[in-house]
Amino acid sequence: MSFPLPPLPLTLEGSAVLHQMFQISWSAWRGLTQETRNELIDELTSTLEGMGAGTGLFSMFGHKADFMLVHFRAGFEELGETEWAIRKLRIWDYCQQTSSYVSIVELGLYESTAKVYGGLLEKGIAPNGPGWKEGVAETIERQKVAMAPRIYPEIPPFQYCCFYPMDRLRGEAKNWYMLPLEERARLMHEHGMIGRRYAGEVKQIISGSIGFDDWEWGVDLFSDDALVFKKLIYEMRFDPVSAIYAKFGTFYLGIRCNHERLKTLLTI
Ligand code: 76R
Repeated sequence: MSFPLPPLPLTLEGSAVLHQMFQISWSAWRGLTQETRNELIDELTSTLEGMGAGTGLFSMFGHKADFMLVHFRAGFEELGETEWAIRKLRIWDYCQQTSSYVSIVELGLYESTAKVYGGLLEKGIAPNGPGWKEGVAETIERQKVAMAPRIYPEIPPFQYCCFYPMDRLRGEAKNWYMLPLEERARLMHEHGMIGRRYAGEVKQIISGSIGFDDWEWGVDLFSDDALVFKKLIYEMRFDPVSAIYAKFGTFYLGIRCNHERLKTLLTI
């Protein structure tokens, strides 16, 4: 007996992710004494230091934000604690959050999904029948251990960050979600091959946000050369998976801001 494969690709999920974009309320900030401003900056920097390598601060280009904080956390509870700790900082009274994005680091397993499903079918286990869920879970757990460094990343140590949310197209004629799994796997393979040409120059962290935020994925790219973002994203526009099936949200470009630089930027 033959069964159609389930359409859902297997995914590994790791760190809970929050991006926070904010602007300084400059006139209120200017109204403080230098001494108070320094106190508030010190409180912020010591809090960020305590958060460690899972939090990164970027100063932003353009009007959309002055700064962006990126947090990777072991789970959503920890992420919530981080968000509340930020809210309670005194400097937060002098900030306006212009945007935010909630997601979870996601590694798509298109390459192995068909193999895993096929292996279960060979053992006589029918899709979503007895033993299916357990068989899939076993593979996921094994991969999760092997991929732990990738799905629980630190903020990559590069100068620039490019962040944007995106969707896959669900149009009347072209609909990503109606393509057979094999076709999506083939297209994602092509996508990965383009990406791999930029290995070393750019670090990409994909996070899934279906059910968490307004778009389906968040894309974080990190590099020491901002121009590489344009080159990579432009090249991907010609890749069918982007040319036909991608819709993009707002783009954010920032440069890593260490605590010394933060002090300089906030000193008037
Ligand atoms: O993670 C991996 O290396 C496995 C292969 C891979 C997957 C599964 C991969 C590789 N990506 C995957 C998934 Mn990607 N990626 C994007 C964008 O602007 C655009 O047109 C698209 C935005 C970029 C720039 C990029 C870069 N990728 C995804 C997904 C989930 C889709 C799904 O499951 O349907 C999205 C939305 C997405 C988008 N990708 C790579 C890169 C790069 C540079 C690589 C190679 C990484 C490496 O091998 O080092």
